[in-house]
Amino acid sequence: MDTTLFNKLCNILDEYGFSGSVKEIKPITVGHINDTFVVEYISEDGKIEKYLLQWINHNVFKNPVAVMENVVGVTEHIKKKVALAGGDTEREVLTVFKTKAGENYVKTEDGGHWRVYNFVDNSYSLDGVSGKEDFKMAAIAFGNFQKQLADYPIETLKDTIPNFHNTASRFNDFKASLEANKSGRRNEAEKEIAFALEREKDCSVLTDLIAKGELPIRVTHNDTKLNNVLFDKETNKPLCIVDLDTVMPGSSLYDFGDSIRFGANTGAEDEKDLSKISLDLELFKAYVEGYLSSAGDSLTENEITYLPFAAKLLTFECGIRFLADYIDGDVYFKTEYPEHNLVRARTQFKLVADIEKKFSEMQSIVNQGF
Ligand code: GN1
Ligand code: MG
Repeated sequence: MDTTLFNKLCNILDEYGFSGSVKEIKPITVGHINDTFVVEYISEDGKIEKYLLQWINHNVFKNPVAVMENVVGVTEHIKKKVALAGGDTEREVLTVFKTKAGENYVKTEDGGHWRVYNFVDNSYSLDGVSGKEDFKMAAIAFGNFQKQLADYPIETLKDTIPNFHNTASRFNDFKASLEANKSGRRNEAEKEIAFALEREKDCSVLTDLIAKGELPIRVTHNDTKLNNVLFDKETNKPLCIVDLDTVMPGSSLYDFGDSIRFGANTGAEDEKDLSKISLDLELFKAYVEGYLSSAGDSLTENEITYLPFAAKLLTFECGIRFLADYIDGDVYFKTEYPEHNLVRARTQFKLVADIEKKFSEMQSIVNQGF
């Protein structure tokens, strides 16, 4: 890391009252949005203490202060639940550290907002499942997260990215990107664009149900990728849910659908070989079982009926977001090479096509599970 960045990070850390001195700062490449660093402090007696320092991407989160209000509210709420259940309040929920001035973040001169979380040691996250059991446990963990927040005062939550999972509105954004063709790369993606345009009618199914009052609004995570579950290294059981930036009012179907999109895919989100991409029905079944066992008794009939559709819709939505960003010129998601967003869009659409083929089998799995 260059000295200018290192000094900048040390200045931010100086706002906190951590004891000892900074030994090392390592960037970690998780997520497509924020910048994350693991900071090691060493005390005089040689004891190491680790922290997670993060820059909140304000191109994505236009109101980082509101994001922090949500995150602090939600983590404190869950902490009380963990304490009541006799759990470990240091490891089963994230902690946002306060600065010496009592703030939940540090604002830097360049307008950046930075926060520090505890580093949950002896834990790991998974970019892909190693078996059905992992995925079922992740489902239980997300189901519990939803339960822990069921009595959260939803009216106090800020809508930090309005219409985040409003697929109809995402589709309009996608069409506007096509029209503007800012990168000039639209013609590189004709096949993918045609695939997307054929599916416009799917986009408003869930939002229409919400508008009619036929789907409840709950406190949802909205980014339920498998790698947002931390597992305990010793027990290999889920410990806590991370990446709370998008906790907002939403539908439980968003969380279910996004979990399937990422975790039940037989390939990676950015796999170039499309023959490796498909929906693993066994994994789908494992997730449905885990999710219904933990959250099932609080779900309405529609929240269960639409589970397979949500898997398809959330995958499609992510696909049009990647594709729009490719056509916009890679301004939203971090990319490692010029076609990265196009590759990601292709995997999502391949998965959508496979879900369409397996749809009735997915419906039978849901019906059996309940
Ligand atoms: C982004 O940063 P990360 O990887 O947790 C995105 C999600 C997408 C995801 C796709 C705020 O999440 O909505 O589903 O990439 N987060 C935001 O991998 O846009
Ligand atoms: Mg995220």
